[in-house]
Amino acid sequence: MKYEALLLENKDGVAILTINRPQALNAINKTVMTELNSFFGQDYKSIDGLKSVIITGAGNKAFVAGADIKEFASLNAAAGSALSKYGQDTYMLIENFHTPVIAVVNGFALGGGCELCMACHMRIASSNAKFGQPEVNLGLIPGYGASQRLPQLIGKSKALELLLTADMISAEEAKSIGLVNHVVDDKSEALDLATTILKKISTKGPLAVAKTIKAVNAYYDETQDGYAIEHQEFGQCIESNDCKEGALAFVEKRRAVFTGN
Ligand code: DAK
Repeated sequence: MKYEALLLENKDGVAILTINRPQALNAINKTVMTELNSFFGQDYKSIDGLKSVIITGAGNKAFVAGADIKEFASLNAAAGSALSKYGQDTYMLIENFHTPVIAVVNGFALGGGCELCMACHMRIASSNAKFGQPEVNLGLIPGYGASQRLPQLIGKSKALELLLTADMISAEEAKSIGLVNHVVDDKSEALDLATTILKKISTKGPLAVAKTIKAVNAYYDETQDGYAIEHQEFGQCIESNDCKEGALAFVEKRRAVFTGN
């Protein structure tokens, strides 16, 4: 798919996806959501040597300031619910992606923007980042997963406080409650740190990385038995070429060369 609202750069196997609507503080409209869905559903397959993904927002003011308020004003219940489901499904593609996805949060991450960064596997914030779920200000509840992922990340009590007051919190406070992994000075440092973490992960067995993401996600999915997923995936890892190579490399005192098989 050719993108209108996303910029895509392949930096040595790290796909950097930038949501590019700075005039609207990168608010998520239908085009952004469709393009995210297309990238994580299929387009990633055409990226040369893809190892991981970074999602960020254009400019230095906003990651994503929410769903595009100007677009969702006149929806009926059925259309609203269908759009919400499409957004949830898109964010699940991100959460279940087989390689690590890091959000570089470079400013406002509100509503659907905070939900987007929560669907990523890790969050690195610049010091000017602000997080919040202001849906109740608009007479709404979250539509892209915050009622589920926020309690998973920060606990029920604090999640309800943020969801019901619509308060915005700073990057440092977000870190202190476990919403973000790291806070650094600015966007460029955040991109550097994300790249360093992803580079480190890219030296590990790709099969093991994908299966770790799958097993951890199973903990949060009440339709799955996480322990069963863990022992099944462990079994598949142990007979993989990656595992044989990892053990051999240890014995031969050299760095493992993994193939992802
Ligand atoms: N949507 C559309 N445009 C937005 C926007 C948004 N969420 N946020 C900002 N903009 C636009 C502003 O309208 C303004 O455009 P112009 O007036 O220049 O044309 C431009 O971006 C710059 O914004 P400001 O002039 O307001 O900038 P300030 O620095 O003064 O303020 C701010 C920054 C982030 C505090 C402020 O822009 C703000 O409060 N923005 C709205 C934040 C917000 O409430 N976001 C929505 C959260 S609720 C759904 C599924 C999910 C959702 C909804 C429906 N369905 C399935 C139907 C989720 C809802 C949410 O995300």
